[in-house]
Amino acid sequence: MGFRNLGEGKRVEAECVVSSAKRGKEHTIYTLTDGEGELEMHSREFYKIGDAYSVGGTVASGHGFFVLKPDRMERKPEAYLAVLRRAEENAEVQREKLLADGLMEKLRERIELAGRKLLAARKLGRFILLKFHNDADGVSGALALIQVIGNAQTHQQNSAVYRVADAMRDVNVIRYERSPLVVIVDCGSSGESREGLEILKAGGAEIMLIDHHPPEKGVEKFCSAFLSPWAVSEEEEASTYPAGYLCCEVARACGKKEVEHLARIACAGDKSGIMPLSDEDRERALVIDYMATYAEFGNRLEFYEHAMGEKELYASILFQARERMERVKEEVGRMMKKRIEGPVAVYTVDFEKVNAREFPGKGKLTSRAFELVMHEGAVVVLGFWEGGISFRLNEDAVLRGITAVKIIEIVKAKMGSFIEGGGGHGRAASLKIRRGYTKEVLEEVINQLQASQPQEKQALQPS
Ligand SMILES: [Mn+2]
Repeated sequence: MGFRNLGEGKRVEAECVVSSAKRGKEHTIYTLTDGEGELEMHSREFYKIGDAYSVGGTVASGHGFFVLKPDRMERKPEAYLAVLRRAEENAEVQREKLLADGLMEKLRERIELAGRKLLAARKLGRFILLKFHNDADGVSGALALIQVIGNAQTHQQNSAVYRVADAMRDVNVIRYERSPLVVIVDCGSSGESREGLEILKAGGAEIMLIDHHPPEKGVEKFCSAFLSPWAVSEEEEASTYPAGYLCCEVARACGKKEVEHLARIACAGDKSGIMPLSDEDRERALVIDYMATYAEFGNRLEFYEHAMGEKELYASILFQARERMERVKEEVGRMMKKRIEGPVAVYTVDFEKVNAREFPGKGKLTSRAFELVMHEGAVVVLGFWEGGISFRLNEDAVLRGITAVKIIEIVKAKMGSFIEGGGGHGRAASLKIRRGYTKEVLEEVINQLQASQPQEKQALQPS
């Protein structure tokens, strides 16, 4: 007999988890859950939150609610997982109208699965480590999820790759936790993250990945929840549903309605057109991006919440970020060089010659350059610096068969020993290059872009 259909004097036998404890004057008030229902228990004994027990007793009436009078309470760690799974099945998610259309309806089941897992985790007081990418998308996603899970350890991840080093650190964080859940937002899907994820899982974590970067095929198998638009689409448009937006849909399914503004910040940060955006959304995204660029690894989420709420601090950061952006934009425009005329035009910008400090980062700098030419037919913009190249392509370029990931794959295959890493979206990606070899790799990228030029006219000629 579980915790459902209770009545005074009724006998209860159940496997349950202690989900909360409140110190009263004479005893502690515990809440027990068996994954279906909850029941209060008053006791002078100490029971640890999150521990699983086999319990027997009778139901008494408290002040208008039921209380368990136990005659038997035995620790039973092996019952934990079954209670957790039941709690996930029974968690109530809501069928909200999704904020964006397109392929989203196909993701509904994955959204609900993520939502049920988070609700159950909260109910059982489960340990959650929330990792978020260091930009407006990652941060707003984490801010949405925290509304659902309440308490969690939050760590900023200053890389789109979930590296082995990250896994080592995280395994250390979770090693004493029972059934830890690690939620990764806006990073970790690439092939280069695979090893890290494998180690994290082997280290005892259940992994929830919420991301919109093109994933490597093998990555999903390390995750018990994999919320990615790429799971239901192979088209480039999958990238336009930012991770932060996906998190907001999860939060809404969990009954948190006040997250729409966070979805819009995520879209503004990642330049996504799936939702209508206001100037304020763009401002907020800029402020978070600026802060995230300067924040150290492992920075906590509260930092962002705080700054968004402090008028003076917010205004000051906004002013600085804007000024920096304006200055950089002018400079970048002057430094752009056209390397290939077309049909798909290719521009380069040497960031070693641009006077920018940490902000905006190299990716954002490339975006600025890209914005100056993105309406001029099919274009590719390559920002480069000692140690890296950042790619931006417009839709016309992709329609003509060129994507950043394809070019990166070819160049990696040819010059693998010069390249330390790379990947991203079809229209925005980057390469990490061994020091001293950037110029060589850049020339190879340009050669490959030349070789990939569409041969439309020739195709029309009789052979
Ligand atoms: Mn993103």
